Amino acid sequence: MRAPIEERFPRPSVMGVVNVTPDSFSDGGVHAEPDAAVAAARAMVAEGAAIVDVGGESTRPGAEGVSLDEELRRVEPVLERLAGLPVSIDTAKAGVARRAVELGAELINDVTAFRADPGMAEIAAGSDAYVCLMHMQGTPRTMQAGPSYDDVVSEVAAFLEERLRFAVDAGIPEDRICLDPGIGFGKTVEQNFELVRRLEVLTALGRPVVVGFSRKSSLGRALGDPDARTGPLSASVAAAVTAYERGATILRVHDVREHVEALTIAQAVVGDGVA
Ligand code: HH2
Repeated sequence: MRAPIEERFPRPSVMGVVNVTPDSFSDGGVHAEPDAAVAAARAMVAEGAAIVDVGGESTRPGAEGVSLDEELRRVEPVLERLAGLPVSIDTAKAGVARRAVELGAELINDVTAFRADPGMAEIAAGSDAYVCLMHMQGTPRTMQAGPSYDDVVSEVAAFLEERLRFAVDAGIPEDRICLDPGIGFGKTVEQNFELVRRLEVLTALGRPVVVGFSRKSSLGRALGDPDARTGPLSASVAAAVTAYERGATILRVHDVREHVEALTIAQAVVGDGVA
């Protein structure tokens, strides 16, 4: 039996990103070899990550999906060698989630919130893994072609509430589930900022909220480069600290040490849980 997710991941907790892909938007190819991915994951845990999120399929704007076999070929050797470390699996495929859980993954991070693979909810319910349900408008291939909402925050909240109900109805205890607005997944720069600005609408759903602003292109664009594909570390840290102050629980980041340091100080200033 797992502890409730809010006990396992107190605010703020850092999730380190380990992309075992050739084409991720900010670190494609850096950890494509298992040795490099394993070393990066171990370093992230040593630097204070509460968990490392291993992914074998890029969801960057425009990305095409990869096959089950290819995704497994990428992530399996990494997961095998990370046994005993806190690992999350970033996948939309039930077959990858099943194998990852067998190899000890503690959390299933599905950017489609159980919409892509009909078998995913069953795998999650049949394991004791935590689950992250994320909002996305469209698919990675199309999502940045004219995102459109009447009110992005209330629409994301309604979506996450519906997916939370779906997951609970599928047999996953609510206290194992966290929610994520999906920064950059079918949103404009301003919509991404608004989701963090009004994060209380999402925390009001009663589940821990994950925010992944790290290196995303909205940061580089807000800094003046309309064609930016990534954003700098300084901007990533600012977004993470602001999200934490507005109620985020888990911050999904590429640069763990800097985020852990910044969030430790933010927590001390805010006075959250500090004696
Ligand atoms: N962002 C990315 C991937 N997975 N999962 C959650 N829960 N939240 C996010 O914001 C999120 C995510 C995209 O970032 P990255 O993994 O670095 O890139 P890529 O998808 O190109 O591999």
